[in-house]
Amino acid sequence: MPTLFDPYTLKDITLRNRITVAPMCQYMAQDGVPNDWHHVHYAGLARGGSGLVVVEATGVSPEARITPGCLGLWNDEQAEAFAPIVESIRKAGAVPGIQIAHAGRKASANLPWEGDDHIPEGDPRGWQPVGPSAIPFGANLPRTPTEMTLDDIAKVKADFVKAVERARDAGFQWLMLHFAHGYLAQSFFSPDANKRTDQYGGSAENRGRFLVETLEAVRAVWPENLPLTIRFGVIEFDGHDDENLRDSVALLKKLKASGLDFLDVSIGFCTPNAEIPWGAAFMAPYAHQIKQETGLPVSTSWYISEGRQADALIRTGTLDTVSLGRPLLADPHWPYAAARAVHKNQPAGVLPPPYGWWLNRYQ
Ligand code: 8CM
Repeated sequence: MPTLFDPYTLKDITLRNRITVAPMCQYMAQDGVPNDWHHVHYAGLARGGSGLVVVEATGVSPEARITPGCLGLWNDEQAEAFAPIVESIRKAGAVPGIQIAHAGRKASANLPWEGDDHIPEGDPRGWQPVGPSAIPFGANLPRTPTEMTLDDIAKVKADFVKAVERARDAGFQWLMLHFAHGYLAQSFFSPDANKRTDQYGGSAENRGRFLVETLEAVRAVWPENLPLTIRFGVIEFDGHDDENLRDSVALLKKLKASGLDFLDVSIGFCTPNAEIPWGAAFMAPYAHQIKQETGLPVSTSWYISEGRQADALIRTGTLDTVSLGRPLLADPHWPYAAARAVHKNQPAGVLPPPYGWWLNRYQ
């Protein structure tokens, strides 16, 4: 079995190691355009030694953003501003990835540190959220979304395609569709959020239709030699775990047949009433189960924070890559300390040459 510091190859892309940066919203954009904050942040994460840097949830339209501070890829100005960030990530030795997203009924929220709740209806900073049905998430996100028409669904799929074309042309090499966390795609799959009676609602097959069609539409424009991945909540922890997992596996098999290459296993977050069993690497067993049942290579995040722990998840074959969020914000150079913990000496080629040389020099 490989270690955390062995390269990982998927399609034509090779990551220098199996540490990947989870997409983490910065809420620092204006009109969806990336700026110096994003450049320094993402280039810094790449320089820190991770193999893959996935840029945060990036909206396919203005209404697709979670907050007014979220990134977007619906116009050329945004695409042009991404290009130098992509280049910096590559020059620092990491593969540039991006998460393409639609927030659905969770859209039009205040920045987390300014309330983390829906912007009130009528406030010019916000907009009307949409969803599969006119059912609110609840809790801090109480706004009732407008139920999408079939035309709305077709428009959002087309928006995904256009955003992915822009991501491709900006130089991204790893695509992650945001099918998780209660945002639009995940809410289509949820029997609680989706009460439609047309071909997009009802059976698990119908509730999965938006996800399958979106992935298929995107696959047609995303290069065949580059990884097409999703982040998807395979379980809600809402008391229906077995049913959740069974439906998720059936959907994932269909997505795999439609061109899905890799899966980041996460949580549904479609209800505020979930009882999530937070604990060290608690999603890893679910990720492994999904890997075995679907044959898809997998990653997961959530409470993976130690180098040896991450390495063990790779060495045991539990995961193909490890996705880290907060540990990499706290220390973008986390991979260096992890390499020392796992290997004593920094393995050649893992780190940017100046850092690798210095760190190995005097021991
Ligand atoms: C914010 C907080 C916690 C999360 C999140 C976000 C934003 C986007 C997302 O997940 O996908 O889990």
